[in-house]
Amino acid sequence: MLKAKILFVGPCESGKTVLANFLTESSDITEYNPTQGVRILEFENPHVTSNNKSARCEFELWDCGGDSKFESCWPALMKDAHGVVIVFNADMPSHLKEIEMWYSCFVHQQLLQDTQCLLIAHHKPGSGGDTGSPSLSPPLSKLKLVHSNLEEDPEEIRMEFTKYLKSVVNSVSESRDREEMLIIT
Ligand SMILES: Nc1nc2c(ncn2[C@@H]2O[C@H](COP(=O)(O)OP(=O)(O)O)[C@@H](O)[C@H]2O)c(=O)[nH]1
Ligand SMILES: [Mg+2]
Repeated sequence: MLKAKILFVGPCESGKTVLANFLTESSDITEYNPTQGVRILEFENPHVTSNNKSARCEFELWDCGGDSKFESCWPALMKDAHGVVIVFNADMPSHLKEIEMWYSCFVHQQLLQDTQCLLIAHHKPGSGGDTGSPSLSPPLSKLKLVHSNLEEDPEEIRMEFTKYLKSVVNSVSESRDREEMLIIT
């Protein structure tokens, strides 16, 4: 069975924990592990299977603490991650700056592909609503950006997250196939 590790990172109070709970609750939460600076949610998504359609995939969603006092744990969080989701509040100018750091540490320096990264502009209720897309500069502007608004359109982010999980699974199974080819050739 294929297992994928997905990190939720980003500034404090941006909605990572709320979103992580929402997105994993649809399927079975088999385990809940509170640890220092991170919470690990295990889940499956019935819509996401590995390349040979029938095989199940298991996901670990690592809901990481946004506080930089946990910086010493970051290498352990990043280790063997297959995907990084950066959650931020598009109405906060400081977040736009901060997510560049999260991208640099967790995606760029870890040599992950941009397709393994997803930006979520999370809209908390009463935060002014849709103000259009935030103006991001490269390299962030190349990444897939989705909006989440759990009060107004919760299914939208569920669907986008499923799409993202599929793309992560594809890249994991492709790299696994390549490794297998290297061994047998
Ligand atoms: N009702 C509601 N509250 C939210 C939502 N997103 C964030 N919040 C509030 O914002 C606070 C911070 O969110 P949290 O997910 O803990 O942020 P984190 O630090 O990024 O994990 C929470 O205590 C919630 O009360 C949302 O979609 N709906
Ligand atoms: Mg949190």
